[in-house]
Amino acid sequence: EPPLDEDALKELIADELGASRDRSLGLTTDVLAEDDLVAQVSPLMSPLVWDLAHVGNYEELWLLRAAAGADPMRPEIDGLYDAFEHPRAERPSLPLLPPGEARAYISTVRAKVLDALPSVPFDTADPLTRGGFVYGMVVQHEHMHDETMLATHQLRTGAPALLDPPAETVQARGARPGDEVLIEGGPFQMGTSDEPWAYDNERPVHIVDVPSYYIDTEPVSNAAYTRFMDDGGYDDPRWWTQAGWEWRTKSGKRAPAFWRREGGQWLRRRFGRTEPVPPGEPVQHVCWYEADAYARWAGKRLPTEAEWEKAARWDPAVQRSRKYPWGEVYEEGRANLGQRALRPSPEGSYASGASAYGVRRMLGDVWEWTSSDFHGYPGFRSFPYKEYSEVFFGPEYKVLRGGSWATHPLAIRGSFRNWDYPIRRQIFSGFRCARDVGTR
Ligand code: AVJ
Ligand code: FE
Repeated sequence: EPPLDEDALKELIADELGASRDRSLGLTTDVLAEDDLVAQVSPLMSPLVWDLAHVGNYEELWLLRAAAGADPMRPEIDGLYDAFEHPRAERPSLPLLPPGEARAYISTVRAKVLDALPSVPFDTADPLTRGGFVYGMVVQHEHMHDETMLATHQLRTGAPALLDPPAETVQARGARPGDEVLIEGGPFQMGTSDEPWAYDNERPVHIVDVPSYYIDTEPVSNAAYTRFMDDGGYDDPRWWTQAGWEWRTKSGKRAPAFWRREGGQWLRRRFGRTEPVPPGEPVQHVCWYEADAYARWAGKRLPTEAEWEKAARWDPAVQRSRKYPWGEVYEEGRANLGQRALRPSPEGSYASGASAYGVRRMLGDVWEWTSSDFHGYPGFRSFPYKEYSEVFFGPEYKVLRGGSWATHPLAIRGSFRNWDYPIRRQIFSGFRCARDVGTR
């Protein structure tokens, strides 16, 4: 693809800012009443009205103050929307902007951003604005919060909000591939140095030599996960790490979040409606401890982050890593991304999204837990701020890869890294397994 010229890139940015805003409003003020927007459905989540104003405040900080040199619009509210000043649990007790004011504030910010855009140079030595980086950061940020807002919707009880589009998941369904594929040992390029909108934690590109391993061609399904449950997986400490068993016994959990047993079958609540658990869909809303225990029960293990990325991106024929499993260019219909469905797709879907190794559904459907802790790559430099990723490096966070059905295509690529605590399950998380060669 030839690089876009600056005017075309700015047009694309303006369109994408608009699209992310439509999405945010479609999850908040367009679909819920004031009470529902200010309510907190779980201490794990912010009131939706916090997310809404926060995305606008972040946009003001980065696109008006940092990129365009503007003065603060409402310095008195900055602290309210600083994620580090106030943990999620305490956000409902803050004097937040009410929904109408929040919406007015973020649309004023947006109008000023679009006014300033033509005069912010992209062809510059300043890495913040070069190639439009900071605009890409803000577009991705809003989409990430939209996904977080969907997790809040999933936790809501009472009448469901009308979220469109209607669920439609079956695309390009083909024969199921074999259960796993061998990834030959050898070096591959992990991370990126030339992806313009990549985050600091994806950089720089570096060579990792990965010994041969097998990896599942599809995420673990509800049917497979139910076999683990039926086999007493939740009651057998052999499958769990010590910390995992502690979580299991203290929490009392014996099934993925939102599941419930009734009349001899498993049901799950999905955006306010209850339905039988669909056997072919990837298991969703499991924590790292559950994923890790399942893998051990199955005689396998979780893939490392490097194993996940090599299976998703490396093209052994040309010895290069791809941006997406299927190639360099995003194409609709190759992955279940972008909230087009409100659920993951069944086994056999999206054959056209397979990687060079034939591994499927690496992007979209469910975030996939890896065995890896979140760390910076060799040569990591925090940019443009430590609080995006550097402050989270360490053993307490596990890396997730690949995005979910709720992730926007602009906020995912083969090198993208997400992270969370190993106990978290309100996110759209699942997993696939890997194993060493010669283990069966
Ligand atoms: C990358 C998803 C872990 O939601 O906490 C949002 C993204 N950073 N606002 C998060 C983020 C700042 C972040 N994750
Ligand atoms: Fe944020």
